[in-house]
Amino acid sequence: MSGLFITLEGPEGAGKSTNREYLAEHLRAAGLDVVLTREPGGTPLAERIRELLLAPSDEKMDADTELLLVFAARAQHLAEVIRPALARGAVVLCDRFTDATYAYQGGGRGLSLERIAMLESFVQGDLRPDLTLVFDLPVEIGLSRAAARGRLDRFEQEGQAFFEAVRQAYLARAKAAPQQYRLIDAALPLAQVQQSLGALLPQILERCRG
Ligand code: T5A
Repeated sequence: MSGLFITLEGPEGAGKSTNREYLAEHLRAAGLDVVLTREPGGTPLAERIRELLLAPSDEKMDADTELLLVFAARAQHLAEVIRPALARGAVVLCDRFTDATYAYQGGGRGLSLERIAMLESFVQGDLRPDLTLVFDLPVEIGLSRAAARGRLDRFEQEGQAFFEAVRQAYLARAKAAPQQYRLIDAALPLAQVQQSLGALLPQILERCRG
């Protein structure tokens, strides 16, 4: 058996976590085994790496260190959670995955996409998401939603130009492979965003059963 690997992507405050719950509820109601997880994180060790990545610090983290930490957490997450779940036929709904690396470390930090691709192959082999939902919204709206939650993490302290580059990187990836990506207008009120997701559910269910 082989499950279905769905990732939810987008800039800060796009509503990935909120909508991941919504999707999970509907897929479970259809009788599917659904695993909810996130990156960086998803296992105790990977969550410890997440803390290193998100905690503001006086010592500036080198961009290569950041890249390697992201992939170190991913290796653990794949081994402990994602691969076993897919092997038993579950649907994995993952809040961020390697598209976030291309967007944040590639677009935001300006690291070479070739090096990211090299690490992607090293850590993941051939494994890629079956479907990626990109929640897109103007940077100011996402940042104001994130700010409303209080203290900003290390990434959220970046400026507008960083997040514009992140957004453009996501849009470019979605445009380059329309068979894998679905773009969702995340600036709309939540009820409308969930209507768009609801419209995608029949094809997701079909792929889960296919
Ligand atoms: N990172 C991650 C990398 O740099 N490289 C990588 O490879 C990976 C995997 C992780 C950070 O790590 C970086 C990127 C990130 O900066 P995170 O906490 O997982 O951090 O990611 P965030 O985007 O910061 O998570 P957020 O919680 O901010 O965003 P979500 O999950 O997209 O948004 P959500 O659902 O929590 O919603 C935010 C708020 O907006 C409201 C919600 O109620 C909530 O209050 N909201 C809406 N309000 C109005 N209208 C809507 N449509 C709304 N949808 C949600």
